Amino acid sequence: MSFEEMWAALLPVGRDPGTGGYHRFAWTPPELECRAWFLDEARRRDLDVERDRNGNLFAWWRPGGARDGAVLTGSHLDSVPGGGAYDGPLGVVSAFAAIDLLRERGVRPGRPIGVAAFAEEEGARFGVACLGSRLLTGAIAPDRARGLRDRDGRAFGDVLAAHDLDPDRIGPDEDLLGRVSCYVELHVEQGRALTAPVGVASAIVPHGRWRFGFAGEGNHAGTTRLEDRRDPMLPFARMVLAARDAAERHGAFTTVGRVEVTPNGVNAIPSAVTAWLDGRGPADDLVRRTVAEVHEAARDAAREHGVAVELAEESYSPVVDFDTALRDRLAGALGGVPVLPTGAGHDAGILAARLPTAMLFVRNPTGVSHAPAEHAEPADCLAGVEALTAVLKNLACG
Ligand code: HGY
Ligand code: MN
Ligand code: MN
Repeated sequence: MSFEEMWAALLPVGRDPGTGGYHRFAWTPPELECRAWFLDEARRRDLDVERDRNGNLFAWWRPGGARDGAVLTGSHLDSVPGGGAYDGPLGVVSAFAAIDLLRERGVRPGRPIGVAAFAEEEGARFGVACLGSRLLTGAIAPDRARGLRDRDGRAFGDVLAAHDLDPDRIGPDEDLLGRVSCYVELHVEQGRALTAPVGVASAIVPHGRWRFGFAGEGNHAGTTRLEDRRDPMLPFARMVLAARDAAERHGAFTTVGRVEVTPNGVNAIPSAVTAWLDGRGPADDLVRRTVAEVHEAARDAAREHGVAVELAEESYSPVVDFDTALRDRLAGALGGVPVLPTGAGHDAGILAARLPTAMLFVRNPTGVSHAPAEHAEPADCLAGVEALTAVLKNLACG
């Protein structure tokens, strides 16, 4: 199957017909359909398929039967709520297409080449981004992962068990990591900084997620005097505005995109409001300072309104500077393409703690991502496949 045919096959899976956004949450039917697609494409190419203990998928091309020293590529198949078509799948489809090109051109790599589809990269269901690659590399405690719950209260461990994975076995897989020499992830650029068809990543900026819990007193919207209210919506509102102010002060990025209101009724003062802050910035201390100032504003407003507030850090990734030798080797193999940082997190950022890791970016003309309008031109996607093919040949045949 060509790139275009693979792309067309995936395109309708998990797509909202009204908004055009994708809802491919880990271990839900649309994402399971994407997993089935991955296995079909792997088998179509006689690749050895592997599902690791954490639910990550791998397809290995082992021309000489060797298992060690593999060059791994790929990305993820899950999405954020209402996400775009390219974030994740572009890297997986491009990986299969690159293997096809290598074979068509008679290239026989000396090293195995693997295609990965990491589980729960967006953290859209269980709340922790890059959950599959964090488990694989030991970047999250298995106990904590087992207990993560989705919005329906289902525990991650139970969901794995429902898919024939033993929740007691999740965690680092040194054997699998030991078989991989490097990881190169191709990904749609999620900003407007890339003006050429393809670029190479230099770094991922620090980023994290924090949960703010505001507890007040539920009451009647029409009969409760203002002075008697302990309304958690008010400190929440102050926190959102403080997040934007702090971001402007520190050159950081803050976003509050998810809020849960209890009981969420029009005529009831909420008893509780839970809100998630996504915080990112050019340096760790700036991100930390930004979050601390948001927390202080939330605390002040909570005190003013007789509301309790709790803050929990759900995940944090310090700055990732990609392996410079690998970065420069890729840039050189591609004849000198732009090298740029990103504000988006990736499995490559997690694997970088354990392996020489690099990223290729494909131009996104509008820069829009995590939204239905996310787009990359077909010519740029094919340029990405050619670039990945050249990089895999350089790394697996050199
Ligand atoms: O949230 C991110 O930065 C990534 O797209 N998961
Ligand atoms: Mn994403
Ligand atoms: Mn992604």
